[in-house]
Amino acid sequence: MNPNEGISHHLERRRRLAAAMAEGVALVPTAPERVRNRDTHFPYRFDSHFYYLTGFAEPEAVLVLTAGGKSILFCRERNEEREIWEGFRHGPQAARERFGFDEAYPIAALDEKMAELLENQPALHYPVGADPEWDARAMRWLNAVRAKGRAGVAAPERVQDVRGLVDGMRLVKDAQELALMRRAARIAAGAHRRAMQTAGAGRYEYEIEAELLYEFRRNGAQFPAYSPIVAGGANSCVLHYVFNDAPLRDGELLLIDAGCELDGYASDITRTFPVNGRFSAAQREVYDIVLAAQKAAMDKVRPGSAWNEPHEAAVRVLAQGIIDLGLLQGPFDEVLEKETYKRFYMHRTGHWLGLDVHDAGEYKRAGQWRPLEPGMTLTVEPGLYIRAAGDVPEPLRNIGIRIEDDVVVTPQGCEVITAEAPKGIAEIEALMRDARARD
Ligand SMILES: [Mn+2]
Repeated sequence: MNPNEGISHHLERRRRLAAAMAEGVALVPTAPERVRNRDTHFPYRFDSHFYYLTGFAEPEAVLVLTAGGKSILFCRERNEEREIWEGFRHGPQAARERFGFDEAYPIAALDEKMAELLENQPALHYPVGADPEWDARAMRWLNAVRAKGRAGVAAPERVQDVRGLVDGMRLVKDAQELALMRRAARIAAGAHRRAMQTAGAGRYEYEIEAELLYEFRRNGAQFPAYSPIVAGGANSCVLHYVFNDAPLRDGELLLIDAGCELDGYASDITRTFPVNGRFSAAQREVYDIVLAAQKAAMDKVRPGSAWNEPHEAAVRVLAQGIIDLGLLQGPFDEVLEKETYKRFYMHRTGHWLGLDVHDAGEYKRAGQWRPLEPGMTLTVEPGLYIRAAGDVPEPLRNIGIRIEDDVVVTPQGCEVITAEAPKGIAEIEALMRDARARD
């Protein structure tokens, strides 16, 4: 086995970025540690762009890349005292070998080295405007180089945001990313199965949240990819509900939107099911519409489709369903044109998925929706949210349903990587019935 197997994808990404920037020097810092209160920190999460290019997970690290392809890491030094308190750090030498950098230096050497590296370079690429501290440092480096002007040294004339180039690369996933995303998807699907198996009247939303988190963590996922939404009854109509503190009631639905983060990569799944394990007639009617909308959207996920086509397909099915339910009067074309369906479906049908749950990458380019390409990864997540109101028939009130899967565009169409989370009515009811029979 090639000893550099684990890092070959990162080397290739750095090579591609160097080629894309054409000239100059790029700098990509990782994220700072953040204080939660007084002297305790939030769990550390690296910067996605930095991690994408390096695979290096420690804080206080910076990647510098020249257009010629030389990659340099700045990172924390070994420190026996700090390592007793906080654990292992690679230090520059081990990091260089393990992650395949050409050079590595202590992070404290960054200012001095940058003033040298930028000599006679036409451009500095960095995340412009992302962090005032880096903006100020970049200006100091540029001024330090300009100060050498009388010695015949030229300073960069161009400062460019490096994120645009990396965003474009991140949009199409490579084999290493897809393998991780399939694993993250599979863990999250298992968590949704567990939620279906353990939900029941009288339990609290947070108890089901705990089941999800347990399943994520025991399978190695480091974090939830975002705050899980565990929303029973009327809460299912609150799109970003995160209190998760209400009791579950017989006869109501439970909407769960939860995914995990595995080695930096997110999964993002929503399932909706009845607390008591049996869909009512009204719940079934609405569910079938959302499921049909998702299928219509998925049929449009294939190379060459414009980004918006899955959404438009979903909206057509949902709009007709809303009319069929008697929630809106037709005609159909008017519901679409005046967007009156937005009272019940107010969000879009998906987003890019990757290192960030709402991943990097443009949806439109030069005013045109982006065409889908193999390797792009997105969610497909139509829903209907019927809040209680005087003009809504009793049985439909407080029904909020969303069905969300993660898909990879393939040469033929798409691969649903979250398929292990059941979504057919019969499948869900059978899983819940079996779990109850075992208790
Ligand atoms: Mn989503």
